[in-house]
Amino acid sequence: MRIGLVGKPNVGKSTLFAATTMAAVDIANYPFCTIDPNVGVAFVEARLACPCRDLRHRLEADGRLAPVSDDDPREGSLCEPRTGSCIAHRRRVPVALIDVAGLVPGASEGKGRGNAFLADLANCDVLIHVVDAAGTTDLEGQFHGTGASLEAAQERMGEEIDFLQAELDAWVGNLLTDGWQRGVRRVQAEGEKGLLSFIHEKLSGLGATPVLVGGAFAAFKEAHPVEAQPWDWDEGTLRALGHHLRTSLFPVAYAANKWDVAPEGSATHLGGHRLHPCMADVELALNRANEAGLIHYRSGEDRFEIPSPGRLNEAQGKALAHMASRLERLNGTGLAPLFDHVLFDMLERMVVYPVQDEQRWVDGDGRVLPDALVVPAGTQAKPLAYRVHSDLGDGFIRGVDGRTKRVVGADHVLQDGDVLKIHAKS
Ligand SMILES: Nc1nc2c(ncn2[C@@H]2O[C@H](COP(=O)(O)OP(=O)(O)OP(=O)(O)O)[C@@H](O)[C@H]2O)c(=O)[nH]1
Ligand SMILES: [Mg+2]
Repeated sequence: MRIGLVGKPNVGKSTLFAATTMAAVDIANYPFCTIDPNVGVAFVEARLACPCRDLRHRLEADGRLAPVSDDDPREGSLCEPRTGSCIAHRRRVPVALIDVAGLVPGASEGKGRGNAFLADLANCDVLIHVVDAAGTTDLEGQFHGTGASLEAAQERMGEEIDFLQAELDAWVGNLLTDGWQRGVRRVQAEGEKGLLSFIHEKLSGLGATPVLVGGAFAAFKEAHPVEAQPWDWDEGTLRALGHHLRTSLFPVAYAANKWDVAPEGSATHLGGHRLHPCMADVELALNRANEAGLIHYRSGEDRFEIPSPGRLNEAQGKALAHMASRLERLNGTGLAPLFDHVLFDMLERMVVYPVQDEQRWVDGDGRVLPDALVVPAGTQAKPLAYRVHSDLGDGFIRGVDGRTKRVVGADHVLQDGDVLKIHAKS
């Protein structure tokens, strides 16, 4: 699963990328700072507490473990994540993130980095469109001076949203209509089935699946009833089809970045879209200060602690005080709720924990709850086994629920936060 960051130049895509992956990337106050895409891993907090909380309760109740001490750096967490982390039973799971070059109007015709850039997005399951809530840059990312009025900032954001949708639609639409007439005539004998597999074939490079194409086509037909045969469809009809396919292939969440300098009274809805206010550079600065040991900050929180204020120089003290007031105003930097929404609401994922020992919740090496897998909600036991290893899927015999110890079959639907032992023929 992959999340793509898109938007016009100079809105803070790379800052957002760096803040969530802590990778070193180029950030600058001018357009087209990024040319080649940055790929990294961001960590998103699972919605439910890590099962190591239940494990701790059980061990404490049995008298096999002392209660958490005040100075425990893990704040009670017992698990040993292979990737990601867990503190205070707040488990963070990995998701791939890609930061691409800024998109300018005409990209689908090759302007800016054009189609090369769009191709960088091809494997994304969802996009985060970063928009400039401050309204201080134009569509090409050029700085236009501080102090935009509320109306001007909203109008610019509206333009950003419209143009980016149009570019994405044109990109997918061009792939769709290229060779359309000849193609659909070739499959005409197979009816709608042939049409759908023709569309699927055309867009398979963008990660289209038969299910996704089928769903988008049904939505298109409902919104846009047509009498004509597909080879006679006019441009408007094809464009409408392209739009439905694009929104299924690339659903978009909106990050209203630079909220710290947005005009007073900025709205969190615009043109029917929900905007997620955020401050990527505050998140980046806080994560860096945290890594340097100057503060204790955890992404998602609306405050941080300064363990030894005496260690700060005057500039650091001032900057941190400034950020503290920003954090308070927005109840955090806004990035944690944005990623939570994208992963769990839009992509409908959940987190499950496969283990080898259903009693102790460890793997073959005795590691406690090492894997937290991000899977679609409703995933069944056998497909999960395949996610762990193809041998486990092929040889699947049964599963055992780690909490209830109930035996479950191949089609058992897993719930968010489940712990599962899988028995398989070897
Ligand atoms: N005030 C404010 N500035 C920010 C914020 N996030 C990023 N910036 C600044 O915005 C400018 C552009 O940031 P980048 O991350 O390079 O933007 P980009 O979208 O990757 O730009 P391109 O790679 O050129 O497309 C930099 O000066 C950042 O410091 C924020 O939340 N608030
Ligand atoms: Mg960039």
